[in-house]
Amino acid sequence: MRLTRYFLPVLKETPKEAEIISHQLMLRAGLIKQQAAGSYSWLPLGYRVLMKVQRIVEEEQNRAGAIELLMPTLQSADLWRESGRYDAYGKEMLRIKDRHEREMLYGPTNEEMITDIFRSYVRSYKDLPLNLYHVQWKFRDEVRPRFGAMRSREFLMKDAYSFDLDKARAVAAYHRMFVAYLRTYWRMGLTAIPMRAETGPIGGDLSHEFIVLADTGESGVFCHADLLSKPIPGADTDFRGDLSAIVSDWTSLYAATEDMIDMAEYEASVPEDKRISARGIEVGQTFYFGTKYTAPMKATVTGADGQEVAVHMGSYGVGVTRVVPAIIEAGHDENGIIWPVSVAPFEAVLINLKAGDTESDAACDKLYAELNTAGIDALYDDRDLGAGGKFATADLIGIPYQLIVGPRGLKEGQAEIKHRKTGERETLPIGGAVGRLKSLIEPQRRDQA
Ligand code: P5A
Repeated sequence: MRLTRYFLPVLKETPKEAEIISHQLMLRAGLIKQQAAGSYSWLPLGYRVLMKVQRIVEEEQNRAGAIELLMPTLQSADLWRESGRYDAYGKEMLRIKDRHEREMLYGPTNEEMITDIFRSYVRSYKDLPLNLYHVQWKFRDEVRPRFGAMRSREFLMKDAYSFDLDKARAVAAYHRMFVAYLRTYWRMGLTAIPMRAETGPIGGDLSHEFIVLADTGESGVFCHADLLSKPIPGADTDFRGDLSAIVSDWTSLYAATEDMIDMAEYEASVPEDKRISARGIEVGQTFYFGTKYTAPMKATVTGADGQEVAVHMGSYGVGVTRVVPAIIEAGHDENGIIWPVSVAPFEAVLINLKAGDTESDAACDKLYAELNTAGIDALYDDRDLGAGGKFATADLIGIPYQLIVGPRGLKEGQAEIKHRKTGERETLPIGGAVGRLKSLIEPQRRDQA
């Protein structure tokens, strides 16, 4: 993408309304624009990140055997009356009437609707297990939307729903999602720790919040320090097999949110020098709630013995839009964002220090073509602007590698690569630059690992 033909509205000043660094940087780097309280447009650069995050989520859901579909944002109130949640959900639910005075709502979650889909088609235990998911906008009329995409009213969620014959099988499905979540966040460069959590309006008695530690996080959390450095299950994990060993390995180290903390147990099981009491960002949550929806909504199957049984369900959410500010909270410095390669809007930015100069333009055009051929997501800063401004933009928007071409180096046939994260610089022959970038970038994509 040539910057002169792109839409990248970066701001010079830090907007006053933004209280935390990720919100400030998302506005300054032109990732989002506020449209109303808790409602944001995703501008082109932000949208690229969001789609890369969504793609990783989808790949790991698919790997774990979940099947993608798409349900509408608007739902009928009647469906929610069947489960009993229409009145229970309270003011967070945005209620709407259509022209026929029919009561509708903008979905805050989809347990009811997926249960309705399930009961319309599935009759036999032989059709189980089943796990269906979608990535769709949700609306929750939060009392205090704040921190930009972190706590908004309209937000993008991946929500998966598992259906199983009995509790033991449902817990196995829960474990499958648990392990998929470990892989999902790790691929985005996040360290997200599963912590015992309260279930709130979703229900059930088994739940984990996946938490990224950050001072600006809204949740208080307690955990064992070793959880921060545990190895993540590989792509060769057999998601059809028994994953309970991996889950027990993770859950044997104490981790809970402040709503669930048992201080006596925490202090008894975590040595003092390993205790972490901190703030965290909830980037996802998993639930097992048995027949809470299937019993009242009559979502039953015929078992092997011919008896009708209500199926056991779990649901599994990832805050797709929230993950983006969480990644920024975890990766930035005084100059701007530092994206991990796997979610970076562009993997490299080609900086032409003397745009308009025939030789510089020719060398950069050639490099840009090579970058595209090599399959590197590249932004080409071809603006007629001073070097300082170009470096400032590249740092602010956080592209992992800067390929810098200036007239002086060009005379020697050389270019420079700057690593955004470490500040490290390497000078190398122009002909080897794209190959070098490729070898730096490919292992960090984490798409094969
Ligand atoms: C699980 C999937 C559920 O709704 N039903 C379907 C279950 N869980 S949850 O924990 O309530 O939400 C899942 C994730 O969505 C993100 N999230 C938000 N992101 C931005 N702004 C909000 N207001 C917001 N509310 C929830 C969180 O990451 C949460 O873990």
